[in-house]
Amino acid sequence: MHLAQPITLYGYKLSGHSHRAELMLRLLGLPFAFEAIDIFAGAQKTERFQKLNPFGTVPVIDDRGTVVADSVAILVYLANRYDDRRAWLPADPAGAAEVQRWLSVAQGWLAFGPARARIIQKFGVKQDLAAAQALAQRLFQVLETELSDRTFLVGENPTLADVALYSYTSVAPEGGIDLAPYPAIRTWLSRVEGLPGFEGMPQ
Ligand SMILES: N[C@@H](CCC(=O)N[C@@H](CS)C(=O)NCC(=O)O)C(=O)O
Repeated sequence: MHLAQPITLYGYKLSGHSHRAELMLRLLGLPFAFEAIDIFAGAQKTERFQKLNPFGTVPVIDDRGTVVADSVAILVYLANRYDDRRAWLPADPAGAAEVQRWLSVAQGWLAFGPARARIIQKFGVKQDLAAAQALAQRLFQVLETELSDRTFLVGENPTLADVALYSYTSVAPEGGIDLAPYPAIRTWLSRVEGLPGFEGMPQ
């Protein structure tokens, strides 16, 4: 799709929340300008940024005046705005609910499990590593079972569910969680990595 003025993504390259928004832009083939917000230098606390998101977190997008904060809100916005085929966010009530279920998992189990374990282990944030790792293992046991009989999280085709879950699952080893015991998860990660436009998280 051609946009006269690209979407601006305010993000931080090492953030999985930010990566999932960036990944969606890439998978939809949308041009965007990336504006780095250095969250470890406090750039999310400036008045300018907090006008975009008073919660002071990345990612945020500005689509030519439409400002959307929160990674999963961004996924939903982009799918509704730019995916005319309704492939990424099904229109039927059951399909939409299936996708929403995983978006909730992304903002719950995934955030408090693998994402938190990573921020503790990789960035030295002081929180309970064992508790985060235990949540991660529980989540990955469920994911492993669910992925054992399907190609993507909601059936045979990729949806927002896969985009929302991919980023922090792919870097879970950085939080001390080995993915070796989860072959179905590793196969699914590779499938997402094979989608046209895919670009991974920097190490
Ligand atoms: N619910 C938000 C959470 C985003 C989030 O926690 N972002 C982190 C980076 S991974 C952040 O900006 N942290 C800065 C801070 O809390 O000061 C979303 O999904 O976008």
